[in-house]
Amino acid sequence: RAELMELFRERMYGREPSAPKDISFEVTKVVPDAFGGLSTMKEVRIMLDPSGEHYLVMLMFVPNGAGKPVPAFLGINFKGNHTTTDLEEVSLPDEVQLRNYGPGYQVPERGLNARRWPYEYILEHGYAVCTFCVHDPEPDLKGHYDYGIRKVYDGGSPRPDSWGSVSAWAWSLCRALDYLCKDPSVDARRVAVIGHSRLGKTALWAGAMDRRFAMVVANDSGCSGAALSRRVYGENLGIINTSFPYWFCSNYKEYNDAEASLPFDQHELIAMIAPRPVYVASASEDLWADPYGEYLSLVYATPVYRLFGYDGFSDTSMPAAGDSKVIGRMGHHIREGQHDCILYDRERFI
Ligand code: GTR
Repeated sequence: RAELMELFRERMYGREPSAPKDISFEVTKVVPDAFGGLSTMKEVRIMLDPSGEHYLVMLMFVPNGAGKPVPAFLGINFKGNHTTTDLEEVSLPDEVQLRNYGPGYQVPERGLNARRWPYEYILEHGYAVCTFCVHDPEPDLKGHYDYGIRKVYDGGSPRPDSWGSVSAWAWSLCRALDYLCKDPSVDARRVAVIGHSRLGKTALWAGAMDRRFAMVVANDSGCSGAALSRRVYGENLGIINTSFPYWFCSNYKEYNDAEASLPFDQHELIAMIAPRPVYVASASEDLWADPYGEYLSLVYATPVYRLFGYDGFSDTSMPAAGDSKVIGRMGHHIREGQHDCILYDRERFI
């Protein structure tokens, strides 16, 4: 495990800094009766560096009346906490957040992505949901290195193995978990890290790095997520490293058009999560993300789950669209339709 983690760090994600020693938190808002009393809503400011210039604003919904700490889903959102719901109480990004997003950022409209965040459904099933905006730690925009947290810890000049933004986002999920360990309403031993697409790639790396995450859910994570790179199907390394040169470390670019020379493949990332539960979800029309390659990663990680005494997937034929299965500590489904994260996916993760 140590050898593989070192290879992933050096060659792909880059090296993340260690956890800050005295990270501070501040609960900035509490709404005890959100969603008609179903939930307590909180906003928590989680500092990422000692200067106070970089922080996450984590939005949390915790079901009311559980009488004990509840399990939680923790995942990053693409466009801002206020886009995940129509609730007026959710704050818009503040001045510090906007400054760290870089110049010219247009704040998207409230509720824009609400259909991807079925809070009430998740809460009714007894889970808390926690999320923050991807741009809080590190803007998801080319050429924005000067604005994010990476630069602070790099001392201003990145090396070939300095962390890319996927690593910075994953590290920030760990900082959010640091906070959850101190929040008595949540059972920090049962936090699932979850993400869609680029944030599914991020959830997998966060789950590999930090064994405090109890479960990992990667939805449509594709190239450099769950999909095997050596299949070179749909998005490949040359494409991803050109479109998003800041997602991974510079060393990773050495494998553009040279996937066969990678010293690992993505099934080994899944194996780094063993023996904890892992769920890989695909969509039948999301060929860019290579649904078959995503599934095969589970198959080829199964021997590692077996080492720990758990079963997994052994059938190398592609499951049919609409298939959904949990075997041992691995889950998989292939939803009919396009690249997205909809209620159908959430139902199965729950
Ligand atoms: C695409 C990218 C994919 C995936 C997706 C997303 O443009 O090629 O790797 O990350 O974005 O995050 O929605």
